[in-house]
Amino acid sequence: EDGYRLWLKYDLLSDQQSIKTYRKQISSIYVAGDSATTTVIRDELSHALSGLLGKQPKFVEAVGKHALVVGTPSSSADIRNADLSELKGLGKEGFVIKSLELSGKPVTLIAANTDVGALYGTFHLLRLIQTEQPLRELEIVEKPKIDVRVLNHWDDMDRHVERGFAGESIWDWHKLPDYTYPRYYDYARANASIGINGTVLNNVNANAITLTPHYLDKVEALADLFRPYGIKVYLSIKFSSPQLIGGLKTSDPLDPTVKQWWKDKVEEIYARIPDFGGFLVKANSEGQPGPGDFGRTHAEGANLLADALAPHGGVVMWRAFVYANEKNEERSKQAYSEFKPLDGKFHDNVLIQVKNGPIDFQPREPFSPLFGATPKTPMMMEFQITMEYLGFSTHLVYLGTMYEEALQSDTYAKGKGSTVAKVVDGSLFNNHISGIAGVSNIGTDRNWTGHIILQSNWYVFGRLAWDHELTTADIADEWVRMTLSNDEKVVSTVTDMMMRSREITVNYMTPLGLHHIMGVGHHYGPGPWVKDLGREDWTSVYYHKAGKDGIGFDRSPTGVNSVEQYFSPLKEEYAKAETTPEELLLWFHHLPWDYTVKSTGRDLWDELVHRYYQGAADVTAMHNQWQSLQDELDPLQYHQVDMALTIQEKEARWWRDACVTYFQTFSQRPLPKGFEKPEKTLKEYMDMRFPYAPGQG
Ligand code: BDP
Repeated sequence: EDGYRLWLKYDLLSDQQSIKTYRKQISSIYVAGDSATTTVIRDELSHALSGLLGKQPKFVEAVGKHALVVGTPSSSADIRNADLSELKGLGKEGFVIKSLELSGKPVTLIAANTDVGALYGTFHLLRLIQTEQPLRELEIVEKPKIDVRVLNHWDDMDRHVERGFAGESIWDWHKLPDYTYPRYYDYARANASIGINGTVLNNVNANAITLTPHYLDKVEALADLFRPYGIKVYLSIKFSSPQLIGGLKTSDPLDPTVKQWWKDKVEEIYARIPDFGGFLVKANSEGQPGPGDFGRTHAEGANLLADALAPHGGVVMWRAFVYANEKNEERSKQAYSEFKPLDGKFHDNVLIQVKNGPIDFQPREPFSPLFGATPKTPMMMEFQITMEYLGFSTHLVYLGTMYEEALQSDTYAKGKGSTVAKVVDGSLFNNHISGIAGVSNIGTDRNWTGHIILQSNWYVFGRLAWDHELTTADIADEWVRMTLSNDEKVVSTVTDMMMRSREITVNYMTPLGLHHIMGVGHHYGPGPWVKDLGREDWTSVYYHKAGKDGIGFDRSPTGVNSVEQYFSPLKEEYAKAETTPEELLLWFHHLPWDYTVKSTGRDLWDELVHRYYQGAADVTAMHNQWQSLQDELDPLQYHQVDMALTIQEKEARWWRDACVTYFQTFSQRPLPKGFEKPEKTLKEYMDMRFPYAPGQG
């Protein structure tokens, strides 16, 4: 098993009894309708069930006894006559799966209001079978909690993937539109199977050329291919496109010629792609052009595009990742300062896309205070699935727990229980649209993500985007069963590794709230010594502020006071070290080396060292856990992860030793007794260079 098939392996189930039961329960299949989507449904069922149950299922054209029936009230009179009241509230994407009598015959029914809803239901049913759940007395009613559920590909037109660690971009722009790969279809299947309904094809650091007719032909081909799977395409745009490819003298959002240019461009796109999703925009951020270049606000910029898209039903996802404001505030405060005052100024089809933390996809950050701060503006979550700051594609880190931590954080915006999830799904403020984005970790590697276990991050992103109330432990469980094995030892061992993996990584990289201390540029490996760059807030020393007096960033009221951006009681809690959660201690506070850490009674230096060593030791323990499964796993899957864990063990020790050696120059304290000495000198760590580390911008 080389990993290409992802969680859609559909190998023969090992339990003979279940196979027999399933075969009886699905003695024939009737998929009503004749759309491109119903063809996809039939193909998937045929492929999946012949694999799982070892026998090609029988497709029929009418409801039979013990049949699986799939359809909508408009594609099937039987379903129409069954008058399913549940369908009313399910919108275009929801579905029901029921065991019932249909036209007098006992069947398993997947019904939805649209064919795409039925496709989602089909994948749900297949998941039940893949994970060996009973199909008796089913009463499943599902609909997504969030409207726009998209992957963001940071893929360039030359197939380089920014922060991509799994090969090249899967989009072969050169050969499109005429040449397509099976991988495009398998990508669509994988996404549809977890409810992802959109894809932003190109990098947020966008190339204006994407909007020229030559490339729009290619975008159109992908849109046509993805449509049957319920996936819309979106594009990242460059704000200065009117000048770069339109021959205009300005891209000022208030200029009538600029407005007309975008209106025409959008019409041109919709003439080709009637269900085009819309635009994603990185503006006035890290050198990208934006409305600020013309003295205009983010709202004026976003509304320019929103107005062009509105007549066609498209949306603008405008990113809040900005940190160059005139007040020159501390970086973690800037997005809030910039966007909060604009609440109410954005047109209806604008979503603001906010990274989960206020700085930048660090192994741990508090949630961004923008969540909850803008009742009139939908805030979209942006998670990073690719692990730019968590070990690239060689470290085993299940991000589910990190996503869950962010989504379940309480903002207190409307009192207790105002979770980030409720802001994002629009329920807290009754927003009319909601969204969530994940920066993709896939590429041309045979196993898509460069590491088999990291496929689970794509998977968990989709599952949580559909329903953030699912627990990430349950999601890990189903993913392991589908991708690796239903064997109970495998399931319990691997889910245990996955569930602990992110905390382990935080420990060997950035314990106790440290952040942004990675290698410069490529972000590979430790670099706590990084200083003297173009901007202070690109350096590491700026973020950890280690000195003889202690370590950590004072963001309390005695420091830069970023805590003021949170609602009470968080702002009071974060204001004091004693009431700040330990995992965020050095994010919010600068503390002396002899500060006593409450949970362990150790002083800060000892605690920091303990955590670094614990993290590295836990990777070794994870590796042993994996090795205990050698006989239960597919040999190739086993071997790939085993090799990656060897790298992770080495790199965890490297992080530990480099950071401890460096911080020791400030603490001037010995390593606690019994800890092995770092392998190299600080100078040796500092002299390491990696000009060809992958994924760079
Ligand atoms: C940073 C990445 C950079 C991205 C940027 C972004 O290092 O490559 O362009 O985020 O999100 O984390 O725009």
